[in-house]
Amino acid sequence: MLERLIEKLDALSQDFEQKAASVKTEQELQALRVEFLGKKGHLTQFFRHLAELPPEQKPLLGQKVNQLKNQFQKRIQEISDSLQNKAVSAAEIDVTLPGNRPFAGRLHPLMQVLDEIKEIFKGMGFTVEMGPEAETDYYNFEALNIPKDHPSRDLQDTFYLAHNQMLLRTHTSPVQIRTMESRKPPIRIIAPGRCFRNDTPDATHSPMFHQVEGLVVDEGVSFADLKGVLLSFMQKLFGKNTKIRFRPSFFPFTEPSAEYDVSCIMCGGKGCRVCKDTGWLEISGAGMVDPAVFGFVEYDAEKYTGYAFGMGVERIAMLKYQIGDIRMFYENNVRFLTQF
Ligand code: 2NL
Repeated sequence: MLERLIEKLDALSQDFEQKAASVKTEQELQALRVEFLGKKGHLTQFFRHLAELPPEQKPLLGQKVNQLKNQFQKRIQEISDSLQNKAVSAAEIDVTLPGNRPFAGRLHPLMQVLDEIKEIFKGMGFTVEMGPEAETDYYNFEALNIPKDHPSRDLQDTFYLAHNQMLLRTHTSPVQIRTMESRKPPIRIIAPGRCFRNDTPDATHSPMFHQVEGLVVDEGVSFADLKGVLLSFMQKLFGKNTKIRFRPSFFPFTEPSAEYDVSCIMCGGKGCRVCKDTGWLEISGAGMVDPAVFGFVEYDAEKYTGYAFGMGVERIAMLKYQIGDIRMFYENNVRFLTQF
């Protein structure tokens, strides 16, 4: 009985090798697998015979059947691998087709614009300074000569942090104050960053926004220097034909103060929908640093003069890309963000 079974196993092995040698496709390989290793396959039948043998003969046959099973599995795997290799080399799989490109992400449009602004100022000798977003009343208001009863200090306009007497900076001017405190002139810096104001969101307002402020302090710095630097900057940002104009204004931290406009980047000044037929786009404010501010940072106002300016990053990005609503920057809609 045992000998007969072992002979049958040998025959089965030969049969398998013969059939395996002629396999040419995945389907044929699958048929081979079912015929020899399947639930009703040849080898499974042998496990049944095992039960009929006397106990002392079981281990030997069991071992043989298992060996054969391993041998079959190994051979089938080899055939499967070689079939796959053949498919690749026979170009059934076209390795020249483009792959699936992973979605890599990109810089947010505001950060792209901010990077551009930074590069332009760096090219004019400015360094980029940063500071905390949570500030004290002193750095955000007092050292900027903003009076105690100024409306911008109101709860309606400023986010106060209830637990520690601090506030979320309403502009990046505190960075300028901190820089002047820690360094002597000459100062030539920009301070980009997030600012916060207690505004109700609409198409042009967001309670969180980005600002870039600039500050230059040295001996003999004049309003003419301010005009020259801002004109250069706007021409680098919006094109060499860009013009700027200044209108008198008031800020507690500058004297004199001005608001400045750029010639419309859409129509060049002829008048269009974007500039509401005025030919000009309002950008922001600027001026000569008020001597009172120098008093707070202990700079000699008789020796030094300086100019400062501010601009909204969102405003510039909206003009540059013709975006009609500031809220689009913060909605994280990928179909919006991937356009830049
Ligand atoms: C605006 C434009 C401005 C400044 C910011 C400044 C900073 C220091 C001293 C003096 Cl430390 N000025 N910054 C000056 C003028 C305008 O921002 O429209 N703000 C309401």
